[in-house]
Amino acid sequence: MGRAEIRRFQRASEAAAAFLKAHLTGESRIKIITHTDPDGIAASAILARCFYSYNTPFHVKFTRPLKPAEIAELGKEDYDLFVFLDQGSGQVAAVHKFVLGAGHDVLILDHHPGEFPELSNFTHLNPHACGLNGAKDVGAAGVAYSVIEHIDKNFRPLVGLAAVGAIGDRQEFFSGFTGVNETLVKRAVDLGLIRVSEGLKLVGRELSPVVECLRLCMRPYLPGLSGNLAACRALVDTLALSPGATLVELGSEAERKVRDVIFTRVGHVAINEDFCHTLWGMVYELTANEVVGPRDVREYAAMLDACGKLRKPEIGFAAALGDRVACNEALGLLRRYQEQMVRVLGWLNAHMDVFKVTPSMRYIYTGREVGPTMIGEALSLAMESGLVATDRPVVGMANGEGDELKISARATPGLAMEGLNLGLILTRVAGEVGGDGGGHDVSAAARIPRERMDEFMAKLDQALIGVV
Ligand SMILES: [Mn+2]
Repeated sequence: MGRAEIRRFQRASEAAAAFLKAHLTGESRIKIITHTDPDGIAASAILARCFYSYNTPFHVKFTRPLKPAEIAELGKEDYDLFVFLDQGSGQVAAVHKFVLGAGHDVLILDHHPGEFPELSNFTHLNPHACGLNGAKDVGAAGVAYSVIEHIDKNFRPLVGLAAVGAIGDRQEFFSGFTGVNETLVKRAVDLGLIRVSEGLKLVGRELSPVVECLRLCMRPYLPGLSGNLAACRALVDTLALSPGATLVELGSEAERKVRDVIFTRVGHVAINEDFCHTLWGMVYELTANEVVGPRDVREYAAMLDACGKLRKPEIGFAAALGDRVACNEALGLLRRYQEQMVRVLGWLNAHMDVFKVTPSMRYIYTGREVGPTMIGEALSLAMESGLVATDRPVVGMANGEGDELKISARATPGLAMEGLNLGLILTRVAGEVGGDGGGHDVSAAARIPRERMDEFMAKLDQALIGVV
């Protein structure tokens, strides 16, 4: 992965910018189809900011990747240009048939694997087509930013939203960013649009009193502290810190002290590398006034994530467009989501003995204790927090609607490099028991009939034995 690939991506971004610019005359009506996660919301806000400044009318639809039948319906809508964000690369055949086929122009800005055919009235920008890895080198927000940066340099402060999308998609690693993300962030630092320092990577470091920041901490989950107001107050008292001040206000000296006390408190996990790196490391601060909302990039991503998870992506979108009222509402959603997730992680932490271990996986059936919309993220957070060992895939099962069982599976990038692809495996095994599945190599989900749970788990175990 090198400079040649990044240059190739930059040239492809310029071509996409030229294609898009032809639609910014005020004559075209544009439909944006984007994902409800932080990356999808940030990507759509980046494009929307560009469209506003060119007085170009548009609509945004927040959705999971559309199925062919839904794309067929979409093709009947009356727009001149359809822009697919954070999706589309895997649906090129249906987009070709139903949207291009209906005479509309199409721009796909995605970072998921897919097909990249040459078609007319069609431009497709995707890191995979340039020899880069879309799982880590750039997300949809970074792809969208790379395009509009070529339309007008005045959009450069929006690079902060590209960083928000990348962090939201877990594309920042303990060693930093890679690929296009690395290039974008380095340049943003040089331009004075992002400031990088070392500190506690906690959501709330900028906007919450330190006691609240610790109490609502889910990344990492702090055993004995998260969800426990009295314990958090005691910790802050021990250090003689002002409980109403934020970590940012308290300064880096205090942050180090808080970190060291946390390490002592959580003792048994403190030696866990995941936990240490999730707690402490690079902190990214937005310095451009053009982006309204939290200055801390991780907090911004968490805010958009909560909006998506609580099914209000449009609130996060409005916040990212600069609407301060929406931003306050979005921060309220973040607090609500943190309360829910800290409770879920508290339950998991108290029920570690419910996890079963086979040679190929660790799994837990949470029944109704953990909801179907929380289980996948709860597993990711439990792994990042060192609560669950990551030596093999981790699978969670939660009761969904009716007799449906929601399955979520997670694995480390290390296992993916050894050839594991949870997305492919869950798609196949769920299909064998009358369900639906899909996802990425390290993160996948499925829905199956609950009465076939045992059969599913036996088949999944068999499928994993070959690769883990
Ligand atoms: Mn994405």
